[in-house]
Amino acid sequence: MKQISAGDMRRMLKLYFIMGSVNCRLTPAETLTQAIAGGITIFQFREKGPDSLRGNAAFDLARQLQGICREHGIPFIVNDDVDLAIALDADGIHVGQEDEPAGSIRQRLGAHKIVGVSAHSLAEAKQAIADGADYLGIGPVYPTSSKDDAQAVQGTLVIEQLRRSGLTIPLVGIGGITAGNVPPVIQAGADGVSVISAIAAAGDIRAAAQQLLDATII
Ligand code: 3NM
Repeated sequence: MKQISAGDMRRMLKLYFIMGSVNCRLTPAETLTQAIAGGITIFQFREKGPDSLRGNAAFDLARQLQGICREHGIPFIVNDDVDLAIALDADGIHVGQEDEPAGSIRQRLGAHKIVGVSAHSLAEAKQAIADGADYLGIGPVYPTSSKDDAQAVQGTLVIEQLRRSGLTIPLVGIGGITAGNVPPVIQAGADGVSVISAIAAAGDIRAAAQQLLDATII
């Protein structure tokens, strides 16, 4: 099977929901089901932090959430854990700068699987593209309390720099994004937005996802 096209990737990235059990107010299954009803276009399982599930409990949750994604035709991406992505036959993986390069991950996963990389500067973005990433996550755009080791807030600067230097790779902005501050991220050149708390911690998850999706249309 072939590598995903940039056009398909761009459409998928419109509203990228990320979470693990520690981010959820409701059960993860209920949270994901409501987020899908609200219009998320791709999902990443990110089970991280001191209170996160480990071992079989994490595996079982991942499999449950993958099942919900499959029922609704939503791509299921695993954060960081290549072995988990392989064991589940996930649709793809998202990795950080400290992880294995995209190209060697793709060799282990299969050419058709989605490989996303976090980048925080033009240099990191160029390297990830050279390594064969399908998309980039650029952040933190705004202050976030969902990632302990987040880098300095950079607004939309890096996204603008990337587009100004002619890079066309599909990308999402991440970090502190809410329905109210989506437009500058899209105007800067992002194909979509990636959020944890704006959906997972919302009082009305479905409505929150709908509002975020609407806000990406400018
Ligand atoms: N990565 P929220 S910021 C997972 O800058 C993650 O690369 C980031 O959560 C980066 O939407 C972040 O609640 C947390 O701010 C995003």
